[in-house]
Amino acid sequence: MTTSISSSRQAIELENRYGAHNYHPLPVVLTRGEGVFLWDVEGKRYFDFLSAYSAVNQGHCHPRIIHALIEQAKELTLVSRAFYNDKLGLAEKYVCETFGYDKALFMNSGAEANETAIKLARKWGYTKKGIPDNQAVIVAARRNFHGRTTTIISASSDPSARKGFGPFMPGFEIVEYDSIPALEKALANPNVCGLWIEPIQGEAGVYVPSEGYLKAAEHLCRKNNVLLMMDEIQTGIARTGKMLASDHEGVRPDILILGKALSGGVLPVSVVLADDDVMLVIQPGEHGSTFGGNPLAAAVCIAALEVVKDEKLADNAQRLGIVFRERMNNLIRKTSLISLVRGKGLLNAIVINDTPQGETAWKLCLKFAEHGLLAKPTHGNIIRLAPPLVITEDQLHEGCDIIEKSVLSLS
Ligand code: IF1
Repeated sequence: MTTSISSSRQAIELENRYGAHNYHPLPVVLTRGEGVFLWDVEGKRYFDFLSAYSAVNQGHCHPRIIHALIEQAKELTLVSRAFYNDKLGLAEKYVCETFGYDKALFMNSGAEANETAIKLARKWGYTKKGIPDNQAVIVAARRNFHGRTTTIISASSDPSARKGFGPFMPGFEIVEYDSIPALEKALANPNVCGLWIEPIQGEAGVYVPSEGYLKAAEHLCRKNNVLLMMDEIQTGIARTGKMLASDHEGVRPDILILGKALSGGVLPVSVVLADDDVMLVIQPGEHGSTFGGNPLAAAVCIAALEVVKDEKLADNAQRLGIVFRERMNNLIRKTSLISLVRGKGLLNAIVINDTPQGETAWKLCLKFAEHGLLAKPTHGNIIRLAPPLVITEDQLHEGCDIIEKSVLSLS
């Protein structure tokens, strides 16, 4: 029985033969990670500028998080929620105090957390807002990405996310993102229980809405007795320069949805936060999951958040995000290959001067890899650039040097 890989080629061949073909990865096979660095099977080092889509904000294999994982794993990993355990309450208290909510409901994946938010909003709509049974509507934004379940893609506007997976769940209305008039119209419908948005649309290509959009959305939700369901799975946990992207506008979601870096990329942990008048509409036995709230995830979650606070990762992201966008704007003046850079904190993207169907972004990412930096295109001609938030200024400049060298080599 082969228990180790001897070459990148062997790993790729194994995955091609035995794995589902549901991804098209860059041809890089990674075997070790530490901080902002990854190493492939042949020992080549890369700057990680994807951070597993913002799950590894604390850097790869952060010693404090790994220590918490190992120590808890020696004691107790899972008892299900049929019984209590001595870590979940501590994690629930920690996240409630960190983000300022009455209650927390732990799940595993981001999609599960979004599904939880949908159930919470709908049940609140029926029991508290008086929406007629099975007529609740949740308003979502065009170009959203909230996960891959059949209910979540029922609210997607992306044909590639939906094609071949119908029939779809009713009860979703899609409106233009970053349009206040669209919200004024849609939220006036008395059957709307929730507005479900990302504070920055990550997968769509790091679309930062106009200043004031989130505040206006919050106001319109209050005015129309609609719950603001904020998906901060990719933008949260210090990624955009504040603990939450919502914090940039002082917006407080009614339902806050977190995942990814909640565990520092060590294992799947997600959580939904809300106040009692929302969270308690779900009664015992009405929702949950086998691994949701397990003691191992609880211990890891506490350590992962402590690292974010103790190492002031939000401040680092805020400060180095400015440095990064300055470097990219200087590069844009030297080449026609890149049309713009956009983002907040260390969640940024460059837009390549090519059609979304073009190959330039992919070729550029291959060039990045050749020069020791990993990133991947999203939606064809956009490359998301999001290193772990533990990156130092010197490392950021080294990464930007690689980006510049690669771009100019293709210009
Ligand atoms: C893939 C995208 C990013 C998310 C937001 C919920 C979820 C995600 C804002 C679901 C997950 C991941 C999923 C992963 C790639 C990555 C991704 F390209 F798919 F869209 F980051 F932009 N809300 N995003 O970004 O969380 O269930 O995955 O834990 O599916 O390929 P999950």
